[in-house]
Amino acid sequence: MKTVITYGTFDLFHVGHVRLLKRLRNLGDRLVVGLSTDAFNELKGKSCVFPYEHRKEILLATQYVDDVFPEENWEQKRHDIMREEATIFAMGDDWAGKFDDLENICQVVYLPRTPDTSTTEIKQVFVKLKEERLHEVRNVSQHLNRLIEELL
Ligand code: C2G
Repeated sequence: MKTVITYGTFDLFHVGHVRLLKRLRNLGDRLVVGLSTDAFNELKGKSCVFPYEHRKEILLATQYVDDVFPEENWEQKRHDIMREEATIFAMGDDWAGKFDDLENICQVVYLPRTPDTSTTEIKQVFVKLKEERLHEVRNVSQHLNRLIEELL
């Protein structure tokens, strides 16, 4: 049984996450995910849209993830790898080199990220929509104020 282990936030689940998990699962027989808790995300300087339990449910609903456990700090990986008896630690290559110290207990693999999609970019879409909506509301309110002035 070859276990692959990875970590992440997986907020606003998107095709970049799906394509990574699919490739990770194909590296072995079992894939386990250390899912960043809401508290750890704040430590990482990220705010989640979906809470931990929802992000966990989504990961377990995919055909690639066999188990999910909480990631609460930067230091737990070595212990997790031993507990899960993982032989491969793998991440997207935005982390390339960051976890090479784990090479003395397992194989460390970095896979190419899926371009042009990220949780941050998805959030930006909603920010832009909100700004456009606010601009529209301001225009309508100015138009109504002009009409009221003309009627008075
Ligand atoms: N990813 C990807 N392609 C994207 C976006 C993300 O391959 N377009 C990968 C990332 O490289 C990462 C995984 O999907 O391996 C999860 O990404 P995030 O949820 O952004 O996780 P991150 O904040 O990088 O947390 O201890 C490690 C951290 O918990 C990693």
